[in-house]
Parts: sequence; C-alpha cells; structure tokens
Amino acid sequence: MNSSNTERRRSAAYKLTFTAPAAEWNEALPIGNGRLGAMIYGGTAEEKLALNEDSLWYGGPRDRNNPDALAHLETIRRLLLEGDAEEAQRLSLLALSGVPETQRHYVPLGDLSLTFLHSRETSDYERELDIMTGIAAVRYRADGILFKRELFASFPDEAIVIRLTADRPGAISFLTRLTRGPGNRYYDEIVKADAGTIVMRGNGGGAGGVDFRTVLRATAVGGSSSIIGEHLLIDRADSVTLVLTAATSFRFADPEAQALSAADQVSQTAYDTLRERHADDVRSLMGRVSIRLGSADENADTLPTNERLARVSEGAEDTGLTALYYQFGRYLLVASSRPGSLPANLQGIWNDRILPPWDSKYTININTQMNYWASENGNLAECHEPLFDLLERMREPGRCTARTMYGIEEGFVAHHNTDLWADTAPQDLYMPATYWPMGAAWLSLHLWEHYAYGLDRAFLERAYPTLREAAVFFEHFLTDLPDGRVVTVPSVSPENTYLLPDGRPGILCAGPAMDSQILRELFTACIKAADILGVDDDFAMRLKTLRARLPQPEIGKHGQLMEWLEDYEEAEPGHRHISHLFALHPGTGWSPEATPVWTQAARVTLERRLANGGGHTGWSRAWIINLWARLEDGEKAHDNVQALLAHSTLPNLLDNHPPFQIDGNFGGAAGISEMLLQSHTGELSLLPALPIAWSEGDVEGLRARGGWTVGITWSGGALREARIRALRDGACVVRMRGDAFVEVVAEDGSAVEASSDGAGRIWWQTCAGTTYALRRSERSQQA
Ligand code: FUC
Repeated sequence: MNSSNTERRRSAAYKLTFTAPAAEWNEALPIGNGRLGAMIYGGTAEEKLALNEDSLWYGGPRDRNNPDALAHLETIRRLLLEGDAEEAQRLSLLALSGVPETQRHYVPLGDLSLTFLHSRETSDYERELDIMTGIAAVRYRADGILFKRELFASFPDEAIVIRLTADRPGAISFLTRLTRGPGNRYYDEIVKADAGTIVMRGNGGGAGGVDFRTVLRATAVGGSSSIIGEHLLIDRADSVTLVLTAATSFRFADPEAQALSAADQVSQTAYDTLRERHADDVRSLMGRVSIRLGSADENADTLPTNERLARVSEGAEDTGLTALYYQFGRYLLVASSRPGSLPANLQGIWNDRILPPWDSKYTININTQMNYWASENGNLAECHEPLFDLLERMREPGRCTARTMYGIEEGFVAHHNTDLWADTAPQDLYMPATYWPMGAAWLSLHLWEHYAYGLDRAFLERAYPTLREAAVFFEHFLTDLPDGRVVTVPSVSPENTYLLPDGRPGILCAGPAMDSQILRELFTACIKAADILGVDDDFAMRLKTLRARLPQPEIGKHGQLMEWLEDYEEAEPGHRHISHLFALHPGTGWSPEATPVWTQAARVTLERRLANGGGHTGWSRAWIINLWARLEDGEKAHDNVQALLAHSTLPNLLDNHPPFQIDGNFGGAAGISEMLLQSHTGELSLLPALPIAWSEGDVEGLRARGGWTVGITWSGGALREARIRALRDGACVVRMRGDAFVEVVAEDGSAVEASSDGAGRIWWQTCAGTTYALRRSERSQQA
C-alpha cells in the first residue's frame, strides 16, 4: 500500500480505502461468501468482526394463516367495492392479519474479537477493501513493527480466513474470543475441540429455532498458542492464520460436524492457496464488467473513500466514485447471494442486531426485488439463483395461504414479506403494507427476467411451473367490476394512503394500478413461456382474455398516473413508494417511444413526488434513478445518482435508508447501468440516458435481454463504438440517440450488412458466439 500515486490511482477504481479504523458499524467493511459474512472494524488495539450466517434466524416455521380470514373475505370485498374502506380496514385488521402477526427475524452469529498486546501508540494506519478480490487489509506500525492483516470470506473454501503477519519474528501476541449478543448472553457454551480450536454452541431461540455452531481455529507459525477458559491466546508468533467456519441445523443435521470438517479442510490448505482460490473466484465474477464514467479526477482518486464521499455531499462530481459505487453494488451481491445461499435480505447478510430493523428479512413489495435489479444486467446471473430457490420454497406455504385465507385451491400467494421459512401469511398489523397479495407474483417475474437475459430453455422448464402457479391464483382471486374489468381486492398500493373526497384517509382498496401492472407482466410472461415451451395453450388463451380485462393506466387531474382506480389525492404526495410506475421500471411495458402518453404522465408523477420531498430513503432514490433512466432523461437520473451518494450513503458506501439497508446499493447500481444500456423494449438502447457529467467513458460486459453482452465506448457525449456479443443466431436491433451513421463489423473484420431507419436504429442478422463492433462511419466522424 506504500505505492506510488499512479499505482494507487489504478487500483483505486476497485478499492475502498480509509486512514483510520472504523469507529462504528457504518464505517466497517463488509466481506461475505453468500452464507458467511463479517463487518470488519480494523482496530489496532482491538480488531472486531461482526459475524453473520445467513440461515441463523430466530424461531422455526409456523402456520400463521388467520383461520377467520375466509369467513370475512366476502364482507371485506363488498365493503371496499361499496366504498366503505374504514369498515373494511377495521375488519381486515382482525380477520386477515397473520396469527401471530409477525414472521421470524434474522439474528447475528456473534462477534469475533482480537485484543493485541502491542503498544497502543500506532502510526501509518491504512485500511482497505479490494472489491475485485474480496480481500480486506489492515496495516499499521506499533513498537516500530509493521503489522499486517488480511481478511476474506471464501466461497470455494466456505470459511472466513484472517492472516496476521509482522515484519519482525515473534511480534504477534493477542487474545481472541467469540461472543454473542448484548451482554454476551446469547449462546449456550464454548468448548475446546482441540488445542487450537474453540466451538461456540447455541440456538437462534424461539420454538423450532435453528442450532448453530461457530468454529474458530488458530494456527501459529513460531511462538505458541493455547486455550485458557473461553479465550484463545497467541504468544510471540511470527504469523497466524485464523479460520472461522459456521453452520446451522437449517442446512445440516449435525452443524458441529459440518463446521469442524470445513475448518479441518481449510487448515490443511496453505494460506496462499486459500487466498488465490478465493481471489480467483471473486475476480471471475467481478471482472466480467468494467466501467469508467468521465475522465479521471486525479485528486479524488487518491483520497480515502470517506473523504471522496464527503466531497460529493458538498456538491463535487467524482465520476470515479460513481463507478466504484456501481462495482461495489456488484461486489455486495457477490458477497451476499451465491448459489446455495439464501437471498440477500434487507441488510444483505450483515446485521449486528438481535432485533434488526424490519427484522432484516425479505420485504417483497420492493426491497428484495430491488436487491436483484443489478444481477442480470450486471453479469451476475448466478447470484440471482438464491432468490429462485426461496420463491420455489414459498410455493407450499403459499398454497396453504391461498386455501386458508382466500378459499383458492389452485395457485400460491404471498403478501409483503417472507422469511427464512418462506412464510407467506400477512406480516404486521400495518394497513398500508400488510394486506397486499402480490408478493409471489412480482417475485415470479424474476424467473422470467433470468430467462430473458440468458435464454436458457432448461431454466425456463424449471421456472414455468412456478410462474404458472403464481398466475393461476389470480384467475380465481381477481374480482369482476360491473364495467367488465377485473381487479385485485382487497389490496393496497404499497404503502400509500389516499384521501376520500371528504378528506378522510383510506388505504385498503380495489385494483391499485401496481397490481394490474404486475399482473399484465406476469400473464404476458406466462403466455410467452407457454409458447416457447409448447405447452398449456388453453391456459395461455385464458390469460390473454383475463389480461385484456385488467384496468388500463389512467391519467388523473394533475396529469399524473392514477395510483388507484379513482383519482384520489394522496395523503403524502412525496411518498417513498412509487408503485404505480411499476410498468416503467422494473416492468418492461413502457417507453417514451412506444407509450408516450403514459411516460409523460410518469414524468409528471415523478416530478410531483420529488417536489414533495420524495426520494428520502435510499431505495426510493435508487428507484427514481431507474425511472428517470427509463424516461431517457440523463440529467435527472444523474441528479439523483448524486443525491443517492450525497444523502443516502454511509462512509463505508453502504446504503442508508436510514439506517443501513442494502437495497439502495443494488438499485443504485442498476440505475447506473440502466443509464448506459437498456433492453426492455426488445431492442438494445445504447446510452439512453447519458448525462453531461459522464461525457467520456466506457463500459464492458453489461448484459441485455435477448442474450447479448455489450461494451460501449463514448466521448464528447457521443457513442464512438459498441461491441455486441451474440449468444444466439437471430436479429439484433440497436437504437442510439442521434447517431444514425454507423457500420457494423464482425470480429473477423468483415463488414456486416445492416439496415437502418435513418433515425438512430439499425438491425442485422447475428451468428451465435460472434462479437460485432458498431462504429461511427467516416461520414459521421466528419460530420
Ligand atoms: C418497506 C418500506 C420501508 C422499508 C421497509 C423495509 O416497508 O416502505 O421504507 O424499506 O420496507
């Protein structure tokens, strides 16, 4: 790290750097392998790692479906359709709420602390996280000795590994221990497994809570190690490797045997091998995408990350930091969602509270979905898989909820939250969120997105039954209106409140715009999937009929999109949720070219939200970036990228709801890529929302629906070259703003015959596996 400025600048693109230990959690650095996670504080007198294991939650599975729901459902529907929201709400609170009212919550694995015995006087402190390799490092001098620490969470070796070294033999002495929960009260015992290994044993708590085991093993070179009581001691070692493994009974019948055998395997492997295996694994994912936005700001690149962020908060532009923020979003997904792990929850995997905000679980009326917005276009498709596994586990509980609450024998349903156990019954007694039956429908669209990007037929075969089952539920749930339309009822527009003409507030409703938009996309996905797989003609026909009866978007008195069936005023016009713009993003239904009337109304809607204080939570701001990108307004999108960094980002670059909630990181990253490349309309749109501040740049490795991988180079705000790799034979349609004159060249240098509409849109036939370069022709270069 004592490298020259140039080297620093080169590596700064992928590093978070600090010149002091983390004083609090919001400054600590996250590592993770999808299943095991840690926040690293990097202290000198004491190092602390706040630990998590993704399946360690409080309590076991339960059937929380309210047995009295069905008896009152028709009354609630009738009251809502007659306009008596107040009475419908009073009854829903009693009859539809889960029993008990809340699902299970995520809990910490504990803390690992290292207390060093060197002098407290230190100098030359540096701390960093390299997101290309997923290796964190701490370095400082004490007693004239240079101490170094490297820390990572390895996916291939299923362990957290810490390596301590010093530039003088025999210099490393410390005590280390595991603790858990406030007052260290939340475990059962710590036992010695062997001379260098301790095991913490405990249980998540609550009926059916999972058992957990955490194993800590120290291997010292030189000096000695011993265990006294609960402490592991290292005395005058040259170097030390600490290995931490953990397992719960959620996955393993014998979590202790599992955690110990994982530790055994890791301890038998040389540190350099572990390190390389881990770095190669992370690099293989992170290295798929590179990004540069704007010309390098040399001063900013060499500053510590927290100082760069502080400058942006004061109004500076730091395009290097924006690019780092984008890659950090990808890094967080790599660290918190890997094949076989649980999906990233509200805090990814990093939670240090025994009762975390919103339970640190899965809020599926925006937040969990947003966690995966950057997965496909960010070339991390396999990191999307844990979400599919959870959704598939939700089918069985969701059938039970459909039957018990709604008397529906076919299909599955989920409300606005789910948990470790894939619980689908309503969560909380919170009128604006609880009684919303669209959770499974929205999540199912992620299956379709995964297919749309990767075109993997085998995956579609696996996914289709889930998609179908999510849609079937609504064949029965949708209620006829007298005018022939079909609507969801009861439901809510998450999590907003309307005002009746007499000023009284209402929340529960029939046919909120979001529900119809989600269902339009879900039915369309099912119809297309059935067609591709050559199955289910009758079902597809029925869905087409039903789709035609869903309410169309309507424009209200302010020129805004109507959020409800009636043109109500809103109790909070700057509300953080923007549910009725679902069709614009993450939906795929609208674009300024194809649906100009609705996108104009979407613009008015967004402007009204922002004029009234909207975007005040991190995830809301991130959604707004994506929405402006889809409206192809680069300046507005950029303003909101700046606002996300300035107002909703913690010193460690994690998103600040407040408090920390990870969705804004993922939504922000997705928004940045959505500004550079879009593919929701069936064509590739290059640089659809490029702001002036990013007028120079390049990006490589973004993915687009239809099986494309895309690189783009631009300067002076104009496209210079695009590189498009085709996954299949077919036709590629590309749109670019104001750049009609281009030539298409295949990778063997041959010119490809392309057609153009003369207005920036060209198309040509592609061969699978070929990369095509689109260049501005000489004619346009001269222009
Ligand atoms: C929804 C949001 C909140 C928060 C919570 C986890 O309820 O409205 O802002 O993000 O989820």
